Amino acid sequence: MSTVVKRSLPKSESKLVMAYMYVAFISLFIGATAGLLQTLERSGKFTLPSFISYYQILTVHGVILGLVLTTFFILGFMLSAQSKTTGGYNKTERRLAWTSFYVMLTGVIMATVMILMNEATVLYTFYAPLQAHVIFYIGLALVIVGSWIDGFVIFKRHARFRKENPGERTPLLSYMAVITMLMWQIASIGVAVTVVGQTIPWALGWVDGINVLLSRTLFWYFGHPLVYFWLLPAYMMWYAIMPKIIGGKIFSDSLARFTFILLLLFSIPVGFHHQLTEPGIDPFWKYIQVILTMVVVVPSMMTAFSLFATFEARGRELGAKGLFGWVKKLPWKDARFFAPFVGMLFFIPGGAGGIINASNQMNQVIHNTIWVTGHFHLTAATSVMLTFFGIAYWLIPSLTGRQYTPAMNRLAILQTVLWAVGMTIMSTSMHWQGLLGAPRRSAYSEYLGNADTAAWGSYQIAQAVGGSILFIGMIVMLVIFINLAFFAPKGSTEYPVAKVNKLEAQPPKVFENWPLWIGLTLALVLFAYTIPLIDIIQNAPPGAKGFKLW
Ligand code: HAS
Repeated sequence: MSTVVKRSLPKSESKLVMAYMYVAFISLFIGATAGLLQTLERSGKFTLPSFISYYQILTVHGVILGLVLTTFFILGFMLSAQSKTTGGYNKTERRLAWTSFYVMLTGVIMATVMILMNEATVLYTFYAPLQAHVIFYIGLALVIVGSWIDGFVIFKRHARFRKENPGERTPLLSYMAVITMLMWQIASIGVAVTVVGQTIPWALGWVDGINVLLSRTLFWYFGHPLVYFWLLPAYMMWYAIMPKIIGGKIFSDSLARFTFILLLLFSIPVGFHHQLTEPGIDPFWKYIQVILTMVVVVPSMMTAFSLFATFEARGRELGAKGLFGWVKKLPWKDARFFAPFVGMLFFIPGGAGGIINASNQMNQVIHNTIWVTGHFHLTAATSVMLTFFGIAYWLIPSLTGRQYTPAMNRLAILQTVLWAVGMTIMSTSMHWQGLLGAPRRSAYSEYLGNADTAAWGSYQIAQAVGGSILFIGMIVMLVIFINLAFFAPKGSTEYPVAKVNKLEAQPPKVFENWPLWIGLTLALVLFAYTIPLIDIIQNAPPGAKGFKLW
């Protein structure tokens, strides 16, 4: 008897999305290997060969995982989700998505070669006055510009759906993809301006100086929404796919849309919370942006509420009793649920850490310590990554026309446990060591012979132990990926998309009023940034004076 091979998307689109996935998972391998080397070097028990520097592998780790893996995975996933829920792309849209892929890939190759040649050891925040080869900056600019093309594909497809289906509710996943890309495009203008207007002319030697504070400010204008660009696709999964996996319905379609609107409005004008200790920015504007940071916590609280409601409603439907009886009814043995759920659990301490970071006085304690590294390994490297892994378990076989087998499911549960254990050890020791004052981004974080630093050594060894477990987790993930892409038995795997409760009213029309939301977003950005930027430019130190960007 022959098996029916059925892909969740047409073959042309499956190939497109898979191309993004290959780059994402190759990046996982390169970036996570660099991560292991970093923790080993920091343990003080292992020395890198003389031709590689700690800062070079830190750059590889940050750029390849923070920019390449995330951007390729996110765009591939969002294209798949939009195609699945809107009825697919036309030829022009597909061509544009391929163009976007090749432009980004060219940029990645350019940047990677420069990093490997040790010509771009500037870490992933590429703070001036650290200077890289101009090809590195051009490469990164291409990654950003390439991603904009996908953004236009997503906007175009959403608009086409509305035109072809007047009065109908737009698919939630498509709506969320539009908001994510709007936020990304508005935010990445900041990094594009600093790279094209400041860093490239400076790296080419056309100008002999750079306005450092301006470049850092433009970077962080982009840097915070960058982390939301990672988070929003995870939220897409939590809101619109997770309910289907547990057999339930979307708790509230309108609440999910409203959460995304709030995230669009408030995730950009908050970059100063990364610069709270920096001189040259008026404390009043730091204070305003700290308030806006606390506001952007609200949609995440709404998400937590919505998720609890989804889980509880499903548990009660299955007969759960008592306050927490529903917990037992969740499908713990299904890695498609288990991996993202563990990601959610980690987001509770991760989010709490974020609120600590944003609180001005406490920021003075943790800023530039390895606490911050601990924070983003909980949020980005666990909540977001475990959700992405959870997506891969069904997305990859559904695209390749293969089965998600019980054996791979067992391996995926093991992967999640390894990741959770490794990250708990590594991230806890990072947080603790950070509180003792250990710096981040430094190979020299060893015991300095005084009481404060006495405990550093043991925490660094714990970090290396956690990092090694994570490395094994990464290898297990790659085994699952390769199996699902090339070797799993032919067949079909479901692309799970949750349904809206029939009783729920249509979302308010104003949610699709894009000029309004874009206008409000820009107004908030102008409010939070205009005066401080004028200040930074006008009061720049000698050599960086005037309205010139450098
Ligand atoms: Fe952050 C630094 C503040 C969220 C990533 N952050 C970073 C850096 C990165 C990063 C990469 O204010 C370092 C950048 C660098 O290299 O310098 N962060 C915040 C705040 C939040 C936050 C207020 N960060 C994130 C997310 C990230 C991320 C998300 C990646 C994805 N962060 C900061 C600040 C700094 C910073 C300062 C600068 C520090 C410095 O001085 O350098 C908030 O958005 C967090 C809100 C989240 C919550 C949690 C909600 C919980 C949910 C899960 C529910 C669970 C369920 C399951 C339902 C309030 C939704 C439970 C079931 C049961 C049965 C129990």
